[in-house]
Amino acid sequence: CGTSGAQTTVNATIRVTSGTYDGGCQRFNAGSALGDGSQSEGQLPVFRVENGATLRNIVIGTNGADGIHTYNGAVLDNIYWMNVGEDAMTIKSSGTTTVRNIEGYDADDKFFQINAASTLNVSNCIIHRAGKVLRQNGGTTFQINVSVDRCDINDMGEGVFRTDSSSSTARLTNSRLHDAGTVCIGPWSSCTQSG
Ligand code: DGU
Ligand code: CA
Ligand code: CA
Ligand code: CA
Repeated sequence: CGTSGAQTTVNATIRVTSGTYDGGCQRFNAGSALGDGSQSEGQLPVFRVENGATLRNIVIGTNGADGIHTYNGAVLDNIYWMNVGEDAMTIKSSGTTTVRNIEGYDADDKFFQINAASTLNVSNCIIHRAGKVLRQNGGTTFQINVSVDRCDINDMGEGVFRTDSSSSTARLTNSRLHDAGTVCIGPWSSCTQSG
C-alpha cells in the first residue's frame, strides 16, 4: 500500500471479529472521537481485531489515535502507519498475534504495547523513529514471547525490546538496525539478537 489511496475518517472503532477485513489499501484516519494521536492515554483504536481474525491492506493515516488493538490473537498483514499515534498496536488479551509486512513511522514512545500474557511474531517490518519497538506494560510480570524477524529498525530513542518481567523472552533475527539504541532492556528471561 502507498499513501495515495482513498481516504476515510473513522469515528467509531472498526471491529474485526472473524474472517478477513481487507482495507484495499485505503487510508483510514482517526476522527477526533477516537483521539488526537498525541501521547494522551485512553484514546481509542482505529481497528480492534479479535479471535484470530485477519486485518489486511490498511494505511493508518496521520491521526493514528491508539492504532490497532488485538484480543485473543489476530493476524495483521500489510499495514502502514503514516504517523503512529499514542502507540501503533496493543495486545489487550492473551493469544498469538502475527504481524507481517508492516511499515510505520513516528511513534513518540512505543510501537508495540503488550498488556497481556501472549505471543507476538513479527516478520518483514520497517519501523522508523520510535522510542522503542516493544514495551511489555510497565510493572507487569506475566510472560510474553516475542520474535522479530527480517526487520529494518531505525532511529529508536531508547531501544528495541523493554520489559519488567523476568519470565518473558524476545528474539531478534535477520534484521538491520541503525541508531536503534539498546536491544534488550530489563530483566528478560532470554533476549537475543542473531543473523
Ligand atoms: O498502567 O495501563 O500505556 O496500553 C497503566 C496503563 C498504561 C497503558 C499503556 C497503553 O500503561 O495505557 O497504552
Ligand atoms: Ca501508552
Ligand atoms: Ca506520532
Ligand atoms: Ca495505547
